[in-house]
Amino acid sequence: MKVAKLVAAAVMASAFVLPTALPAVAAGNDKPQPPGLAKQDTLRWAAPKNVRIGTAVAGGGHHETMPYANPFTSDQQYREVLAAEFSSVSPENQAKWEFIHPQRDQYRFAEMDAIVEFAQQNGQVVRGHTLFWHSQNPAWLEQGNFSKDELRSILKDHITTVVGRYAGKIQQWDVANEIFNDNGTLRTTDNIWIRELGPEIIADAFRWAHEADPKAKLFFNDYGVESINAKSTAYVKLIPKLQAQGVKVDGFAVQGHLSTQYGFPGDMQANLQRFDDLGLETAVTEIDVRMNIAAGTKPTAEQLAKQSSYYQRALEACLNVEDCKSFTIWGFNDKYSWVPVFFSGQGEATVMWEDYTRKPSYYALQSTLLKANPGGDQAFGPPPRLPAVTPAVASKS
Ligand code: 9MR
Repeated sequence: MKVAKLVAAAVMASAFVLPTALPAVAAGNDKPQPPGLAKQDTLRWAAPKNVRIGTAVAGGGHHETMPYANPFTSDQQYREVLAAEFSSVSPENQAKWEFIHPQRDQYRFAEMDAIVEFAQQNGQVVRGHTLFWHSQNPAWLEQGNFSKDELRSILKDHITTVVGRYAGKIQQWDVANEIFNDNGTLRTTDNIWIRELGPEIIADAFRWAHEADPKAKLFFNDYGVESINAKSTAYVKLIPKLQAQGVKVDGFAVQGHLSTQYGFPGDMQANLQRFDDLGLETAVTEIDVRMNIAAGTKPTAEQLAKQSSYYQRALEACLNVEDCKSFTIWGFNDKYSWVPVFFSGQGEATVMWEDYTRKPSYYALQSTLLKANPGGDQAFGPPPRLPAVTPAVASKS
């Protein structure tokens, strides 16, 4: 039997136990590890010093409509890969307003708490996502008919409460998400905060976040800003204005939801460099690369090669910009990806197949990291807690 199958069997056998950290392996234990989880064979190990390789942690959002149990709490293999491969984690939905603040007087922290705890136990940083957005807001907020003063105090309380709860435990916050339209105008219609309180409220959101956690790096985050275009240029103009007012803005993040049916944004590095030149950190926060795929079929070798090259080029763009130190994929396994749920006829957007085996895109990321960092670097490598493999299992490989 192949190691992967034996490991899967071992995982199944232990599926009822969901530790918050990976099972301990004694320091200095150099027993063979399964190929997918070996210490020297993970993305976080391959990454250069100071570069965080992240993933979204599944939960909330579309997952609640799917016929599977919550991966983070119920899929042991998911947790093992999550811990072994990544040095940064982002709550996919668990810190969004509708999830974490479902009623005006009620917060739901348990899921986000669990992610933060998992990250701490596995030597990972956390990217908080998100505090100020036009989407995934609870009905009580969107339909509340609040006065301007009430809305302002609701936003301040939310930011102070959520950011304050995790103060010191979040590396970067996507304070404001997707505030511009594609043509570079502010979302004055669908963003409740900007519509009701005016653009000045953006500065207040950053101020309140900074007060609640002075150490967290505060970011703008958006999609469709990988290239130099009207939307990304709107951020180039806005951020220095805010900084001139004394507002702390640390970074600009491009999400990176790409599709092989469109060309790769070849000016991505030049675009990130514009923000680096402003003295900002940059990040790629949500990359996935979807493709057209007929139901029940597999991608062609050509499609997989194209997808790999997109992942690789995006990572290279980040690695070539000095202060781009955080590169996050939006989920790592196709079975939990948002893509097929939102884009009919498209999918296969992540770097692993449903059985957790690696796609060419995974290897493209790994080899690109190793090229930038020959021999690998364990600065943010896995803690000494990789899943134990019994010698009996390992020796049959
Ligand atoms: O992946 C998220 C999915 O589970 C939610 O149902 C969806 C709702 O809009 O949001 C997805 O995440 C989005 C992220 O928060 C912001 N950028 C776009 C992402 C994909 O839609």
